[in-house]
Amino acid sequence: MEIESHKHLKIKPNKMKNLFVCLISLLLCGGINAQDFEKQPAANFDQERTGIPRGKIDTIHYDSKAVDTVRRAFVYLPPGYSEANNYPVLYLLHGIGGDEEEWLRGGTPHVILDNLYADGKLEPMIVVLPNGRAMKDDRAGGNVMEPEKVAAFATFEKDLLNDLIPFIETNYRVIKDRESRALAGLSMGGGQSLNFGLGNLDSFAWVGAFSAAPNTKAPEALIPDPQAAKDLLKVLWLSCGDEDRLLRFSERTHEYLDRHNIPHIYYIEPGGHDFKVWKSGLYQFSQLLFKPVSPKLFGSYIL
Ligand code: FER
Repeated sequence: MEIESHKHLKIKPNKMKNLFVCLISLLLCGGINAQDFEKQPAANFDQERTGIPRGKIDTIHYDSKAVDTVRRAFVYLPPGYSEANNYPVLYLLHGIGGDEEEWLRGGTPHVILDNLYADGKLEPMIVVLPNGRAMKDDRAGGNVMEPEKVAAFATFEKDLLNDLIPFIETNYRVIKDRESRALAGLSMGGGQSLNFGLGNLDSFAWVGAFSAAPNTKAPEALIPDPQAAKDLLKVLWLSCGDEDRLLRFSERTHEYLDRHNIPHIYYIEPGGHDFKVWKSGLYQFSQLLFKPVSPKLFGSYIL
């Protein structure tokens, strides 16, 4: 537009060349993937700061018809949570070696989010940290790879949709529509987020997978209807460490999304299968949530 509006300006040939070099450099230095988020977390993004308002962590117990038992989850309420307002909700899922405590122990999401609120970078939201191993004994002990335990991560779809979400929506001040519901997780929880989020587009508009595990459905099963995904998703986020041996599960999903022109963010950063990558995923993804989405956002970011 700039160039268009100055088309009557006379530019000498050597100036023209400079302009051309300038434009090319601009493109190479990020113009291609003009972005609305910072590529790297700010320094100390996960360090507790003094003198800032803090969110509050509730422990809840809900009746699960899916598991036929009472299940525990944590709920992080944003600083200044008020019954006078209604909030959107992010459901944040753990990995195969963890349970509802995993994020709080290893990822300190409450610290990351408190800091983001203090910097005015987050839309106020409730974050729910459930146990994604939907079986009676849902502890992360013993052999977590046992087929029965792995299968329980699939059973969690019913628990989430039919038991947990209704509980949250009757006990907290929640905006109850798909555009006010996000689902994200790490590893097994990333696979669950893709499987359940993309499989229930009537329930979720924001989906994030950090280092998605082999439980991620094959792309054709995950997104049988590319047009529906295009129409309904606000943000679809895939991130992974470049040294993660599970990288191919993110990669194959990304390739399918690209092939079908489904807007998404593919964010590959230096790292393995660990909380450095997952914390950065939460930091980046949470800032996009429940805000207007710029198409400039979508693309691949290989750091
Ligand atoms: C597997 C390798 C890794 C697998 C799951 C994982 C179900 C999950 C890892 C994690 O959640 O951190 O083969 O199969």
